[in-house]
Amino acid sequence: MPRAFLGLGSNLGDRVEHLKAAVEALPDVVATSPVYETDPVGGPDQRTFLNLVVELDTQLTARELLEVGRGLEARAHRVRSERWGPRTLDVDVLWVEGEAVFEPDLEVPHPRMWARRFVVAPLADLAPDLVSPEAIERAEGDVRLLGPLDDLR
Ligand code: GSY
Repeated sequence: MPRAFLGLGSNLGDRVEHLKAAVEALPDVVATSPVYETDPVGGPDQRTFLNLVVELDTQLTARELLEVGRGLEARAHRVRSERWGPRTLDVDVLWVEGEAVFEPDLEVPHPRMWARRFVVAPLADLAPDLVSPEAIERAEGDVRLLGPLDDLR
């Protein structure tokens, strides 16, 4: 079964609840990284994010995973007002085994994933075979490990 990784983030409303609801609703989840509190990368002055990465074993394509993610964002009442602005829930398709997509609304592997420590640090927890310690060093943005999602309120 192909492996896939999704990046989830929230910095608006009840951040923990938004992440919990999304992880519970996702199909084919085999592992969830710890949660990190992370400084916002880009955009206006805004609240810190909570970020994690989810691993799936799935037959869904990158495009189908994008649709699943958009459905979850809509369910969290995400409003797309300001680019890079605060959001209840963000679901990014990071990497799907055996797939490369380069389309206007979807690029997989995610084009900025290696530059963002809020992606690379939780990804390394799940997939040390894909992320070297040097890749975490090279990425940008401060991240603080909070712990397992189930332990947070
Ligand atoms: O691309 C995901 C949304 N996003 C985030 C995020 O999830 N975490 C942090 N720390 N900064 C971000 N900037 C954007 S846009």
